[in-house]
Parts: sequence; C-alpha cells; structure tokens
Amino acid sequence: YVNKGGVNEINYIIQTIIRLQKNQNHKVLIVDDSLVFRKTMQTMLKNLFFQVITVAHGEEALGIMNVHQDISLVLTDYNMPVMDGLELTYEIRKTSSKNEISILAISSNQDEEINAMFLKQGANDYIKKPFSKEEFSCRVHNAIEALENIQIVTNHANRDYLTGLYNRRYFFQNMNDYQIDVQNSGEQFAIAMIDIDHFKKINDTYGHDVADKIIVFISEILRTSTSHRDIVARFGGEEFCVVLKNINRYSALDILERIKDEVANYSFPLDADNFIKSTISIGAVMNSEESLEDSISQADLMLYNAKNKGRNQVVF
Ligand code: GH3
Ligand code: MG
Ligand code: MG
Ligand code: MG
Repeated sequence: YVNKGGVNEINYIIQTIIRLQKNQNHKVLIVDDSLVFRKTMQTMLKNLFFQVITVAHGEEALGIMNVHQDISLVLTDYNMPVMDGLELTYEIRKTSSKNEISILAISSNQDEEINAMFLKQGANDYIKKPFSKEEFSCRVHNAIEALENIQIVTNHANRDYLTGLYNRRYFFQNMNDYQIDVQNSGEQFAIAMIDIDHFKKINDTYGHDVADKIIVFISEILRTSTSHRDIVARFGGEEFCVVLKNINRYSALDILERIKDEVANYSFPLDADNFIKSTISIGAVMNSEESLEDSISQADLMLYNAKNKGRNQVVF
C-alpha cells in the first residue's frame, strides 16, 4: 500500500477502520416489505459493521423502536402494507427530531413527488432504487456522521471544558424538565452547593496550573460519588452544584459527608515526592415548595455557614 498510494492511502485505510469501529455503536432499522430487499440491505450494512434490525412494515417498526430506544438510523421503503413509509416517518417525528434519529427513505424512480413528501414529513434524505452499493454506503454514512457531529456539538454546549462536568446552562435546562417530573411523581431531591476551601492560597502557593488540576481531581470525586442520573455541574471557578435525585435527606447527607471526607483524605500528587491536601465546604437543602433559584440561594447560605463554622464540613 505504501508503494502504491503513499501516505494518503494509509490515512484512508486508518480513517476507514475508525469509521467501521464507530459504526458498531449504531443500530440501523430496515423497514421493507420485500424480504429480498431487506436481506440485501442487511448484508450491506452488516459488512459496514452496523447493528441491524429488520421489519416488514411501519407498525412493526414503531413496535421495535419502543423496545430499542437507541436506534440511530431508519431506512424505510415507501410502499408497504399496514403502515407505509410516509406514515412511519410522520409517527417517528412526533417524538424524535432529525437530530436524534435519522430517516433515510428508499423509493423507486417512478415516484418523484414521494421523495419530496418524505423530506417534508421529516426524512433526512432519500435514495432512489436501484442504487449502487457505493451510493448506499455514502448516504448511510452521511446520515450517521451528521448525527455524530450534532452529538459532539451538543456535548460541547452542555459541558465545562476543564472538568467535563455539566455547565450552568445545562444544569438549569435539565432541572426545568426534572422539576416537572418531580411535580407529578412527588420524588424528593437534594441540592448541594460546594466550594473549595482556601483556594486562593492554593493558587498563590502552587500556581494556576496545579490549582486547575485540583479542580479536575475534585470534579472526578464528585462524579464518581454520584449516580448517573444526578447532576454534577461546575457553576463557577471552584464552585459546584450537585443535585442528588430521588433521595431522602438521610441518604443525601450520608453521600455529601462521604464526598467531603474523600476530598479531605485525598493526597493530590504534586510531583514524585510531594502532595497537596485540600478540603471542601458543602451547603445543602432538600427540595421544597420554593423555586429552584430560592433553593439554590438557601443552599448557598448553608455553604456560607459551613465556611464560617471552620470549613471542611457539610451544613444541611
Ligand atoms: P474560601 O475557603 O472562603 O472559599 O476561600 P477561597 O480562597 O477559596 O475563596 P473564594 O472561594 O472566594 O475564591 C476563589 C478563588 O479561587 C479565586 C481565585 O483565585 C481562584 N479561582 C477561581 N476560579 C479558578 C479557576 O478556574 N482556576 C484556578 N486555578 N483558580 C480559580
Ligand atoms: Mg415495498
Ligand atoms: Mg468560591
Ligand atoms: Mg473557595
């Protein structure tokens, strides 16, 4: 390969391998009433390393999509019994946007206006039968890569660059939705404000870079000490807000005490021979009738009390 195509050839092969590896994470649903066509597309997609599910009509597709909530791409025929491709597209778009599930319509050459109708109904793209393997692969990959890119951009918009924790923007967006759920379920949750103690001194003594690493270390402790449903957000420089979901006061206090102790007990490595000790203060409240902003202010007041009482403690 090196002799034939030079470095670019190798680059192309590497890119292809990376692409195929990523494809393994994607589920593709084929919806077509023709068994022969289903099999053909299934083989092509499996050769591209995708996970593939096949069904014979729209209603079956909706049933499968209820079970497999993580389908990336739907390839749908137009003419099918029970529910056709247009109806299926319409139904999918009621709950999932173009940014969540990509729809690729497969139609024959005769129905030109069907293709436009597919796009109007919310399909991302269409392919006309008959098509070459090459075109099929290109359109499928275009659709998948568009989804991946949106995922990357969304992640950047929601997370803090230094720590990878959620940012303020995402925090309030997520809490808006969560509070609506909570009003219906009556679920309890705890809000904790966390601030690193004497961080100015750490900055002055060890410099900004080392201090930043401590922020990252503490973020990691916050992340690993909470469940994936909880929200851990970086609010400001060395200030965090943690929401422990579906929890009572007793368990929330237990988790927060353990987080505080874990930080206090940890030795942050400075170099081979030296390490730094750091502590955090935590103020927390349970959810109440008050607004989210008021609850956060309340937690902030508790944090202020924790600082005044000598730091390295939880006031709940
Ligand atoms: P206290 O125990 O009262 O919280 O004392 P403190 O020194 O931590 O005071 P405070 O929380 O008010 O000040 C935070 C300081 O942390 C200010 C600034 O020097 C530093 N800081 C804030 N954000 C960052 C950051 O992103 N990186 C670094 N390295 N330092 C930061
Ligand atoms: Mg058909
Ligand atoms: Mg602070
Ligand atoms: Mg501080």
